[in-house]
Amino acid sequence: MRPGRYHRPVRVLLVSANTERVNMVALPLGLGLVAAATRRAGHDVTCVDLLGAADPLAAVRDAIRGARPEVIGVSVRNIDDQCRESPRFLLARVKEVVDECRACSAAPIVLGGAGYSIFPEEALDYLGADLGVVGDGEVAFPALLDRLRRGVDPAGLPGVVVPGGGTAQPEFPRDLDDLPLWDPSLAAVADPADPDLWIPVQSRRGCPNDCSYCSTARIQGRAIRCRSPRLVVDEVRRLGAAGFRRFYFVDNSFNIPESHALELCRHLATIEPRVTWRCILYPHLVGAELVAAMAAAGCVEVSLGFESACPEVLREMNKRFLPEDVRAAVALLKAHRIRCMGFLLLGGPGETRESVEASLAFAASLALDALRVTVGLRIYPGTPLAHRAVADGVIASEEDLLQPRFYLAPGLEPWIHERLAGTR
Ligand code: B12
Repeated sequence: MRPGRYHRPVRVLLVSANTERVNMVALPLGLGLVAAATRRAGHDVTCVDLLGAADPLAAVRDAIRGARPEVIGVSVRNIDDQCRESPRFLLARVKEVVDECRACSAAPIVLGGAGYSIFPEEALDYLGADLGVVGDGEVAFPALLDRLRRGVDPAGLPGVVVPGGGTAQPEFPRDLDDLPLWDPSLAAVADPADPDLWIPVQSRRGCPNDCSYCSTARIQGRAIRCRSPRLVVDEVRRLGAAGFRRFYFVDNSFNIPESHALELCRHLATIEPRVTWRCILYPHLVGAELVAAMAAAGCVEVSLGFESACPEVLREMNKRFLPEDVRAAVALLKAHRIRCMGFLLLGGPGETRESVEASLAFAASLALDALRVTVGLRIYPGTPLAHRAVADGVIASEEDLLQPRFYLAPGLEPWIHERLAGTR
């Protein structure tokens, strides 16, 4: 963009590039939050959600024609579907979107999003965009716009990635209460009458559980940052009044820290008429008081990623729980009639045929409402799993992991696929 007067608002187009419906419809909460913060900073923002578009590239063209943007932001949620057997590289579709933006507009293209934050330099290069934002976007993106409109080099700005500029430090604002809330009407498919729709809500960011394979530290950092439960519940109440009755807490682990979860439940229980919600639990310290509070507050289903029932494999994954913790959590959830979806992640370091059998038998003994079994661990850069994969000769040390690569312990293939046939 051409530098202008200091206070001139910038015309911004924000594109949610995700068109994926695998698992469930994931509304573009992150992009919506960036849009709200950018508007608050005084800019002129238009959003386009490609999820609902019959022809995503035509939707991009129309949006550019209508908004005449000076800066285009593209949200990159998924890189791939994390499926080892037949991986789909979802970034290829995002590349088409970026190319279309380039063909229709001279505006600089800025990338951001969960998937992008894992691969800041690699994705910038692959997608051929101009700039990127790692970590939270609400502070970094408006700061970047300010630099662009003043014609000042954005290199060195916290959270901002410039081509060839090396690793940028992510921006993780400490106080989430300072950041504005989103408006689901920005999402193309947000119809309150849609029975499959679960509106995403976020009450905290960051995760202190350094699981050996996980990329979340790059996206949100390790320190937990909580939004005040009262404000979160005000948001749910506001969305409830707009007709939305089902919510999905996208927090990495709803039960950590427990004090925050309990207070949140106490506030959620006051909403009239009652709303229902789902969340993700870490299978450690799932106490009786918390599960009772969750049930009273409208929780109907949890995702419980217990991954394995073998203590050695859990230790390799750096998990802080044991199979007996999982069994106790499931018993409590059942007692409160909360549906329980379990996840096994098989094939990591230390996995053997025996440990696979033990995990499958354990999962069956829990009589879960649903069980998802994944074989092979997606290798993310900078994780202990990536170092282990290099040491074990699974990947080369300099390998680009943008194209999905997986760790599978030796001696399991092809047996494991035959063993699992019919169970997935
Ligand atoms: C909750 C969650 C889910 C839920 C979604 C529920 C729902 N209703 O939304 C469920 C369990 C259903 C799910 C499913 C899947 N997920 Co998921 N999910 C997450 C999780 C934990 C949080 C995502 C979230 O909502 N964050 C909250 C919002 C507010 O944050 P945000 O989107 O990151 O946005 C912020 C910044 O990124 C930035 N930003 C965002 N957009 C933009 C744009 C611009 C221009 C800028 C500047 C900044 C910016 O600013 C925002 C505000 O600070 C992340 C991991 C994580 N910790 O991020 C994985 C994650 C996004 N999921 C991932 C994957 C792979 C999937 C699936 C493909 C798995 C599968 N095979 O089923 C599906 C795809 C679903 C779909 N249809 O797209 C991967 C993506 C990486 C990759 N390999 O592609 C992640 C990163 C987890 C991981 N393995 O590392 N997921």
